Amino acid sequence: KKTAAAAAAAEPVQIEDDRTGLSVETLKRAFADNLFYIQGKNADIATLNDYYMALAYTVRDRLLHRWLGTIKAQLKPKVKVVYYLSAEFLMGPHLGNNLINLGIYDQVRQAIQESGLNLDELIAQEEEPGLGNGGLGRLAACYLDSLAALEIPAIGYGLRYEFGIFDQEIRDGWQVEITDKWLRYGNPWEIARPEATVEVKLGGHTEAFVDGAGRYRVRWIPGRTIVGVPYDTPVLGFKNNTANTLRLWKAEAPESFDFQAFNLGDYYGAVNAKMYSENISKVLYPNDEPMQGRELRLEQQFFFVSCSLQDIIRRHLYVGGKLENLDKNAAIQLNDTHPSIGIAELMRLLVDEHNVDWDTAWQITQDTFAYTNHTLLPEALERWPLSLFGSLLPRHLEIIFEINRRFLQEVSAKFPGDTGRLARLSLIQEGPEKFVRMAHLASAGSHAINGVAALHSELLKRDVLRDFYELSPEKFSNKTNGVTPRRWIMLSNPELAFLISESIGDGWIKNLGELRELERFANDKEFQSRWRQIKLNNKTNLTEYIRKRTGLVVDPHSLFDIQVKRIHEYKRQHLNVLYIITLYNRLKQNPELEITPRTFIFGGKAAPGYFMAKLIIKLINSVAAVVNSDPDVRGRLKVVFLPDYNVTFGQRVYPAAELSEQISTAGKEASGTGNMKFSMNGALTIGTLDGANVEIREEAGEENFFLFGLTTEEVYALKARGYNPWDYYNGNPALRQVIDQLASGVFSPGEAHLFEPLVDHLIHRDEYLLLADYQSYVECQDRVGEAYRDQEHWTRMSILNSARMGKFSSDRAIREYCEDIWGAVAVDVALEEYVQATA
Ligand code: NBX
Repeated sequence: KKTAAAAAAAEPVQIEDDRTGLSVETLKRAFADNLFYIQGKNADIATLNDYYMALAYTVRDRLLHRWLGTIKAQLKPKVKVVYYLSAEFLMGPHLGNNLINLGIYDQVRQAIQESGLNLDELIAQEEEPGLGNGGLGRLAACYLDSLAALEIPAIGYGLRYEFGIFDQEIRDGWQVEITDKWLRYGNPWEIARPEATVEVKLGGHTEAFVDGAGRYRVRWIPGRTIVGVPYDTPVLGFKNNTANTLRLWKAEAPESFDFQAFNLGDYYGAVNAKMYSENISKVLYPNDEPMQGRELRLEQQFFFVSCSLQDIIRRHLYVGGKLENLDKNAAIQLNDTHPSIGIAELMRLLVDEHNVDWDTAWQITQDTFAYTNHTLLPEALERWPLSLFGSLLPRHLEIIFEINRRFLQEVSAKFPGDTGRLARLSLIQEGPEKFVRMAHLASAGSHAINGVAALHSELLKRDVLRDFYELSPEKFSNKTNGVTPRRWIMLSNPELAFLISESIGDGWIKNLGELRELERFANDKEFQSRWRQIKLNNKTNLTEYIRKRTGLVVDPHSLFDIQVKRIHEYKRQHLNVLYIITLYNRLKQNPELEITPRTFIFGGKAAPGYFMAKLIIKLINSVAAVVNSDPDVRGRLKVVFLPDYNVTFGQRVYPAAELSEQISTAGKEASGTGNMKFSMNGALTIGTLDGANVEIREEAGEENFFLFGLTTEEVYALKARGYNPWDYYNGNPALRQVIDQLASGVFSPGEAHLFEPLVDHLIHRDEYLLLADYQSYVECQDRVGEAYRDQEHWTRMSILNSARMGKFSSDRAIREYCEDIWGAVAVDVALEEYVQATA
């Protein structure tokens, strides 16, 4: 090893122009070369996928020197690295994004064209890594993009699920789940690093002993051992030299384990144990909110967190760091409580394995970790039964008990005699079945706790984490979410990006606040008409896509009214449906009625075990079937459910939207991030005062936002005095008609009772207050329809929405995290002379 390194130092590898050059000629040559030597194909037999792979490798070659340069620049003493721990990273397709960040989109388009192919078709070949459920996973991806754009040293740590979020098909109106074999054709963007494999222990028991220095110690005798193999993916900064790393862990069986069994002649047992080990990173749990106490899920969480912490410590020691100073070199962010077992694991690593005393270890842990909460829904808060927890992680349970004992002592000192408070704050929930409360572990073990929108952060302090706030108010802050304008404007809406850059320069891509300069074009007729034309082009593209995917023909001149997000009762896709039926009824009653033609587009997956969400999908499709085929409607209303909503499809849909549906019950949506993507791309929002909608409206101006519905305070008040949905049903004839139709099978011919569970829930309980908000929503939607008739005014509002979304760049959010929580600063990456290629 030493000789190889010495040789390399003496004589740097001469990298050929074919691997770094950016001229069209070089790109064409490299592309043909990769097709031949990597795919083993030539033009006679190459498939579209071969061409995609050849191009992907051509692009990968051109980022490797940045990646290596970044590792070299960041693996140094005194550099502070952000470690973003997340069970999910919804990265979306890499190819187009990497072209943009490398600044070689145009050359590559030309090179591919001159090779007789079409770049868009190759880009469309990429199967996106769907390693997340929704907003939380996509937020992690936007944050990695911004960290690299801002040249902040960062590593994203997570799980390399072999199967990501399922692919959704719709059969007979129902969701059907198909396994997501995303690695089927190989993944050109990742590089395995088996040399950095780590071991993770599970199960077994603990033993106390006294060490040589007379200290009381504990050792953990595990029941089994798993190894984690890292797979690294580069994350490029926008037109800079930074390429950070997303490191995802794959679970494997340790080799020694196989050998043992082989020696005993138990071949089947050995292979079976291997399969069992590999199970851990096999599949992403497709449930977003309600928490399910599955053992494998806890194994996944502990597995990737333990791998990551060992890796972090190894890096820290490698650069000569002392464990006492870990917090000076590392900021570890917990993306919700999913990785919060890391608090106990770091304590174990420090105290048991590195012999650090408890108080020092606790100080280091608290100073290193920070926790982001993403939900207020009580049923979503993670808690693990003590029995399950203790059998999988016996040592961690002991550590949590000790953390809790000391923590409650502090609480007692601050609030003497307040036993109620002790019970509420305890990391352990008492009762017939006891639980470990992960949000409490995360809160006690972190120096910073944040919500993801202003309203959400306030509600956190008031409700879910109220006692923690009273105990340590200085830990709390708000970090309103953001999204990356590189993927969500430049890549997905290139025509709009071009118009913006032509009008105000291209500084907005790195500094989204500059979009404000568009305000001066809001009344400009010429600009307005180009703005409208781009929207129409994007709508026409989507129209074509809808026709291909569903066979439905929709009118690109109708109002494109879109709701895409996971299907959830609190997100109220069915409130949207209630309005569609209301419009339909008006048309049936008066076929000559003048209405604004609309296309209602839905997309989103339901958790496979979430009955009501699946019924909502069936409802949308059933209403679509009736409305779309009724001659009285004369095509003025169309309802479309587009299957398999994912990042790739999002990139098509946001640019084509005119109305963004953000209609959750106030107080339930922590932030939302789709709301930001829509608005940046010129859609107006119809929304409640929930999550980041509040701030979007503040920025856009209330006159450019369609507000409806109860506020959070009103929701609380109404529930406190006893909400009775019946009153709304009885008091509103239009609503009553809609509900009666659903109950009597108007939209489910031959299955009159199909929607009964939904109707029952609405009229008897209506937890999410659809009936209470119905009238306000209908009136607001009617105002939208009216407003759309004045295209000039609508366009003005649209331009102003885009112009004022600067705040919602993930660059702004990441700057705030860096300054207020991480204490991380940019590190310059220098490239080696010999690879500084130019176009
Ligand atoms: O996180 C989402 C919130 O619902 C959004 O309001 C917010 O904008 C977004 C980013 O902060 N939460 C979310 O997506 N949760 C999950 O996907 C999830 C996944 C697994 C799980 C629980 C929740 N066990």
